Amino acid sequence: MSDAGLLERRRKFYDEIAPDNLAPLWEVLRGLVTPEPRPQAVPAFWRYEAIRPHVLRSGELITAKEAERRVLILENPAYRGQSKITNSLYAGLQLIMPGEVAPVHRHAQTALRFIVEGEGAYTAVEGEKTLMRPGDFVITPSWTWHDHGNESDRPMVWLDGLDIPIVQLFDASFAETHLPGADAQPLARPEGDALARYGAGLLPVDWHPQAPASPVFNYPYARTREALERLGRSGDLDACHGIKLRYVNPASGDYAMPTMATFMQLLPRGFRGQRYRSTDGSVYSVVEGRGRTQVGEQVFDWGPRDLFVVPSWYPHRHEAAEDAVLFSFSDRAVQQKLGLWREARGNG
Ligand code: GTQ
Repeated sequence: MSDAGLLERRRKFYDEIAPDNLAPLWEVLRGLVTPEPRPQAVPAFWRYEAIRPHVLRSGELITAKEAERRVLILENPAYRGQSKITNSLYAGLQLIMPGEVAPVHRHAQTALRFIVEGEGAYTAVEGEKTLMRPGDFVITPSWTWHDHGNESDRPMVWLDGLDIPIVQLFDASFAETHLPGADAQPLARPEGDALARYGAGLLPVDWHPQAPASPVFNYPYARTREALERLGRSGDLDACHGIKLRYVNPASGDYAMPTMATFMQLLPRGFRGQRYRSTDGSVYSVVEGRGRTQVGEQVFDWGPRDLFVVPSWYPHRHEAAEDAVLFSFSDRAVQQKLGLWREARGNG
């Protein structure tokens, strides 16, 4: 029989089985089980000065209260309309104007905040408030009550990172708003309690963790910066990452959150990193300094507050013209638990 005849018989067969919700694997296998990652996500860059006016304008069009969370989503150009920056991660810029409150709620999704602009707004998590400053890393673990407010006299903007697409993958979303009438949750402990209790290299003697997320919920930049500074002086640099630290849950040594891994790295002035890739696509927020990152064929020239995304398995390399500090987050925490995570250095 001719090839054309066979192909025609196959097509007819596919049509016959379709009503029974059946499909031939051999037509799709190569696209499903690929020899290496083929992310749909593409590298993308947001210059903060260019998008800041849009963020502030959102503040003229809707209140934080009406929006519940007034956020401009950072959408990957390959995922427009899907509210994600990589296949597994959501990111956005949240704005709170002076005097505003983003009302209390809780959800199955885990959130991280990385403070980009402003000082003195707060997030309250499970009865404790924390004031936020640029470079602070704050977590709101799954199913914890949280509200945000700005008691300062300036706008406050932070990067939100959530595991929304991961929770979507499992169809495991739950959410609740607090009882009507209360925008803010009642406070049960003074500011700084969690950091003193769990984040000073000590733990309460009879305390045992009840949740997988870190009991510390604000990792202040001042401490992180000092650690990087000291390690930078010792000059022991990783050829790809400079000095790169991961945020940890002090009770377990695991990442601060079970689904999202977070990192802070220092690239000393003149650093020229080697090529690197890993299976976790990463979202970067520049804290200090200027430099450039080559991702695939593209080059992102970055400065303070700029944001960019490096999709899974894209070769990339960082260079720094000045001492630079980069925050990043990814789904590495999940991939490692599932035994999926891989990395390659140089030309691997
Ligand atoms: O602050 O709780 O960017 O629920 C998206 C969903 C922030 C939040 C977002 C959320 C939040």
